[in-house]
Amino acid sequence: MTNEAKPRVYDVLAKTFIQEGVSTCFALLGDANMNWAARLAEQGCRMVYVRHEHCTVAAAMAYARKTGEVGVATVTCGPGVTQVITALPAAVRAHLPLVVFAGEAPLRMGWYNQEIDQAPIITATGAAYHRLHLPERMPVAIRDAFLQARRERRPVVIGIPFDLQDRPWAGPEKLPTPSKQLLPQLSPIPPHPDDVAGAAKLIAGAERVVVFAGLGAVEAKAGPACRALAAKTGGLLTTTLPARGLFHDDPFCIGIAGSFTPEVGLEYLAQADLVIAVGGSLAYHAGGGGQLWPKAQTLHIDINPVAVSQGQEVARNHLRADARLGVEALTAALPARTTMWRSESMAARIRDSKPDSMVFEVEPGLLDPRDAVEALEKALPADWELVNSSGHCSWFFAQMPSRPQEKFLTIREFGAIGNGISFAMGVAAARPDRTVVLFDGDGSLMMHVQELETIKRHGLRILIIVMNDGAYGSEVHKFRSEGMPEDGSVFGRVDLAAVARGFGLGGKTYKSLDDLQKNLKEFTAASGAAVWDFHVSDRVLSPTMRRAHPTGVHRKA
Ligand SMILES: Cc1ncc(C[n+]2csc(CCOP(=O)(O)OP(=O)(O)O)c2C)c(N)n1
Ligand SMILES: [Mg+2]
Repeated sequence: MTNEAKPRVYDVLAKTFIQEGVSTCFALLGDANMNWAARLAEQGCRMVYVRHEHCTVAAAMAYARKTGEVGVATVTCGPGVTQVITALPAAVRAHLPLVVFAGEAPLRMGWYNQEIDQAPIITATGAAYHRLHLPERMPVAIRDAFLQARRERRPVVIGIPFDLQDRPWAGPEKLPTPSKQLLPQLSPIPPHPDDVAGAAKLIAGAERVVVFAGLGAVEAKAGPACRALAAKTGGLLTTTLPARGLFHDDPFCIGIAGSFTPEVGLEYLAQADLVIAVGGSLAYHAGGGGQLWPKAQTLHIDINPVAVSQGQEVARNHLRADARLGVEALTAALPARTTMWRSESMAARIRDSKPDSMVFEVEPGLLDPRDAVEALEKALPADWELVNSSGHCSWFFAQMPSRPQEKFLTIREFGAIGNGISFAMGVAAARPDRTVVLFDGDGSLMMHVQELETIKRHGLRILIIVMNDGAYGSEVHKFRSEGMPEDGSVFGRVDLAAVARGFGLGGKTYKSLDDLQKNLKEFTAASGAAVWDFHVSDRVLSPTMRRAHPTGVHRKA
């Protein structure tokens, strides 16, 4: 008798995922997920088979962020599960809905070498873990996992012993109603008139207003409303790092607020007397640890406004509402102004200033990372999808002011390096018609360099641009500032173009910017992926590094 005639539990579980609308799954196979994954693929789900389990979850995170759908990943039990522990905390903190199909050790055996208590490992990350041990109820439990992931906006890991997956199906024939049909269809929350009146009064007393948007503003499509509020208050615009580009074409946008603020932004933020934070969590780094706007009061407009965030007091004034509705109501309640902070000369300064004007002496044959980014900003096509990774170099890559938010992705909530290549794969899967350009550090790329093979095998269209300083730049700069030995932070420049070619990708080395246009033409005309290895000087320090680690100062105990 064929499996077709007599379905197994894994057949029905795969069908349940398909019924949930799952069309892409990031996978690494083992005994405890392979039959299920094979059936999922058979039913038309696009499988991206990666080379390390961490990358299943990390790629699914980027996919979820880009599509607004639940990201789906699968790993085997035991060592498959323990590999995803660095990715999950970032997904939890970035509020990304994921469902991870994990196997569990078989129940019928008294001993199994891959057995480990998976629940506490997963729940320690903040993700939910559900053991599914009753086959008849598994489809409903899977549907509920999708509901939970969407409603709580966090990863849900489901663990199913693989001997149960292999049993003949003895449950109901009909699959449960999919989660999307059950989700409450909720309208955006309007503000209370009293809150609007209070906020309007606060604004009336302010002279230097900055409207500061986060991803909540992006999701609520509050960009135009924020621009209108800034215009009516005569103020400026800024965003968090993940929301960067929301106001990319507004002459009064001062760039990112946070660790990556450009020079002119630092200056204007320091003068602000009111920051109106819209749709964001007011995270520690977003306000530069409380240093960026010392003179300003803060008004927080959000569906869940806060007073304290990540250990800091962040806002005394609150307006609870959907970001767009709240900002629109507030703007409507404001009288016209007679004096404006913004001016034509400010717009000209914003337009003409470099993100960082500090002069460094760069060794011959090496690049200043700022020049490289400026040239790339001008040269790379406007419709490419940008992914910013981690490390010291990410400051430079974030300074591409012409690029809009919908073509940008960064997820840094657990501060881990090594995710760039997975995020780029997730974006490439979400936007198969686009070219993805990943900006990464040499250390971060090498942490999961095996994924170059995945990129090649799946034909993903990704250009990886590496700032190769031959070091863990973040560490070497901190060591130097403290007068410590550099051991373990400086490695020398690996020939990453040759590494890429070894995996069957294109590879170019840049010691000058002369060939940029020629290589770009070549890449655009060809198919496939490539690594461009920019040899950059390790003498150029980002402003954040200079501020946080001035020479001769030991870090606080
Ligand atoms: C998983 C993980 N391991 C170690 C670190 C510490 N760390 C932070 S930045 C960094 C250096 C990254 O080097 P690279 O990708 O080359 O970027 P660079 O700082 O040199 O620009 C390291 C090791 C981390 N954040 N995450
Ligand atoms: Mg480096």
